[in-house]
Amino acid sequence: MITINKKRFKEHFRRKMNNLYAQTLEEASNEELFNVLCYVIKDMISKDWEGSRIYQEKAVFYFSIEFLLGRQLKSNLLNLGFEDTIRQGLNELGIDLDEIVESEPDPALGNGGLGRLAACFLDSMASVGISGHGYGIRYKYGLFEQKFVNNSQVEVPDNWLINSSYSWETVRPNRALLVKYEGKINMEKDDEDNLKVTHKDYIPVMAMPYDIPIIGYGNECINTLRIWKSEIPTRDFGKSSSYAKNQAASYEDALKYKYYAEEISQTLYPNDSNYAGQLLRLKQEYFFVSAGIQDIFRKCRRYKITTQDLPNKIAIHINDTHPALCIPEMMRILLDEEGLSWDESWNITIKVMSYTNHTILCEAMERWSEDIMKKLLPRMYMIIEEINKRYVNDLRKKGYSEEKVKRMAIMYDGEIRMANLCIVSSYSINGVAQLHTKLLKEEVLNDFYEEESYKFNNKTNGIAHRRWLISSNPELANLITKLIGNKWIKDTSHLKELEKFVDDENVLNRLEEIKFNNKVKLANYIKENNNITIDPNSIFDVQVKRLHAYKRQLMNILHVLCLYHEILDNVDLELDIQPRTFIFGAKAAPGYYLAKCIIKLINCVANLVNNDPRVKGKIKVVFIENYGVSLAEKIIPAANVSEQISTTTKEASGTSNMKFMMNGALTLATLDGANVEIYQQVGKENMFLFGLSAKQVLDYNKYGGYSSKDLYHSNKLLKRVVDDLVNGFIPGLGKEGREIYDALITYNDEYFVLRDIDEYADAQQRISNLYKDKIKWNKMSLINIANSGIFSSDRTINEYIEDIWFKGCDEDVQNNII
Ligand code: NTF
Repeated sequence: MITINKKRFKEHFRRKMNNLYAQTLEEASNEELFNVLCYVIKDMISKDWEGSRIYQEKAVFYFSIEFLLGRQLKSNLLNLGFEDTIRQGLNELGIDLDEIVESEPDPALGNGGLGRLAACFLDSMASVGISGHGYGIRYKYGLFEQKFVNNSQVEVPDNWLINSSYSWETVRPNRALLVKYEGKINMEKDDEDNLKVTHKDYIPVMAMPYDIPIIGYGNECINTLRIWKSEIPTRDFGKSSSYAKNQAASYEDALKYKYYAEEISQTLYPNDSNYAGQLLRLKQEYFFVSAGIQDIFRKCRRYKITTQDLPNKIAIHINDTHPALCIPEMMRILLDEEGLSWDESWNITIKVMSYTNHTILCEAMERWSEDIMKKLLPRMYMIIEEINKRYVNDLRKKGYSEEKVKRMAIMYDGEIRMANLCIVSSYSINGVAQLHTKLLKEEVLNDFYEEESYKFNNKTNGIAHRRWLISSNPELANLITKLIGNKWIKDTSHLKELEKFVDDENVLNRLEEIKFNNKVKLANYIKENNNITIDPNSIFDVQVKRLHAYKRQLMNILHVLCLYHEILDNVDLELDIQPRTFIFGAKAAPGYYLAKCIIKLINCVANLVNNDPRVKGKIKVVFIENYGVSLAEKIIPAANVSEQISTTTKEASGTSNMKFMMNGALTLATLDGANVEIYQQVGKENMFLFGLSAKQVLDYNKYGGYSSKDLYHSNKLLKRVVDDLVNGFIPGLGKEGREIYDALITYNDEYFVLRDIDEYADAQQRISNLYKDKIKWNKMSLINIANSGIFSSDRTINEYIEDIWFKGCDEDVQNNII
């Protein structure tokens, strides 16, 4: 166990300040204090972080193109159990820990749910104590910073690496690896008739590993997130490459080459649930995959693990299709470097790989052009082609129609379908919530499910409750511990014991008081940053997530407009409306025009409503700029209402829904994604459900029958707010209003906003009514907290361990090896 002693900590801290900056504590900036604290903690954990644990047991490698870590300091202190001692120690040195916490850069190396899930999984893998490590990319620029200029989103580069470094990381130049692009593949038989494959004239890029420690809660487990930076090879590497000698002949070429290499880990693609298909993205995908797989083989060689034994010693997880090239890259090493036959290599590969699908949205499915793949990654192309050939032959042998073979093929019509590659080559395929997995099985991947049903399974997402409750809502966490003891911290199923207090008015009042305190803190933040005054006594109704048409922020803001009209219509009557603050936070992908129009709409409506004296503060709208992990930690504990209003079938799981629930917000939701499981936990009497069912949405999509125009013409109130978009009612809204109008009316409202909005408004009315009954509201809130234990990512990770990673592949998979 790593221990801490206050006196020694203080000495260590002073010494480190001197070593690093040759200055006194008094001279240091908050950033410098953060760096020093970070290095002191790294010194303390270094013994446990030697990595020696790897291969004493099976190791899991989680490949993800995004890890949305958020700040690490508080979470690390919590997991180490050091927070109190360090807070006191710093205090005695005249330093405030909370200020240091706020000066840590927030690494935004992800877009949204997918990347944040990967970060929660790292925390949980370490906390349940397995050897589970991440591989990703060390983007120089994370997700852009969002600013509003004239109500529109403007993107500013996120230069998060202050002075090009990040204090939690350790760079390991001696473990750098070479990734090869382009060039030609040469196949020759050697004297013993063995096929020898060589890659000639390739462009070498060096992958430099940066390791970030991932500290488990209350155990000695410290895993590693290894993220790679792309560089031109250093001299030693250069020697091995003909490229440096032949290609980079002129200074200009040398500069081009430098750009080629460095560009790869320069920027995170800012698209969420949308596939853009750029060449650079494919370079990024191969970059971290090739480095990671080579790294795994290097470790295996060091620990003398035979290739045959690989499936017993390692599990490789492919987080969505972005790391799908893990499959051909592993095949390449087994075939070309280890000298195994195709069958031997394949049998090993498919017993190692497992894959998670995170979306059924068609526009998010990765398909790479065969031509691009052939040119950029010729060896990958050859191997994928061979996998496809064998698979398609196999399907034909089974007598399937050509139509079906076409649908299932990995390569078709000049494109490589990455999901199909993953499905064919993995022993496990999982969706991220019950409904999502059901849709994969019955709709989107039905052909594959019929073929190999044993591969499919569900793993409902989860959240790191340590970050999202204990760290971000300490008052609530303390209350829980006071009531039921601290067992829930290791095992969240104990939260259920809170139900005992459902009729205890003292507890309910305390719950309300804690929520109120969190609301005051958020109100202060909003005052300082947005210069808007909000009333902590109003209902805080929150929708924070990426901006996407299917998530229907539009429905939310149109409903606000409805309320606004209602107030104006009854201006003399002093309507008895429960005061509401509608809080939004959302970034739009820079190229997603409709999403940006919706941002502008929300901002314009906010200005209109907030500045109209007739509203008398009954409703306020706040759009918080630059939503991200650090802001989420402030917003979620302060929410009364959690808006989870996606078009049913479209949100694979959602994870903010779980965070809100665990912090006592009541969920306003469609039965989509993991909302279904929230409903299973608390029942419809403890949340606010509305909207089309999955079946209704699927039927509309299959058979038609929905006309938004008809609705618009038949419903006066609805027509009024839709017309507001184009008739000048909303100052500042220009052509964006027309764009939204067209999406709703001209293009028949793909996401059923107008179809669901009436029921949504009813649900909102129920919320207003209920909020008046404080006791009832607080009871529901308590029941939600008590039943949120199942959404800890520790539960999810334990399921991955038991059903996938440690179980290994089924006999069925083994029997079906081609
Ligand atoms: C997202 N998928 C889904 O849209 C969310 O519903 C889900 O909670 C998270 O994944 C995590 O599983 C994506 O971001 C992507 F890229 F797959 F579209």
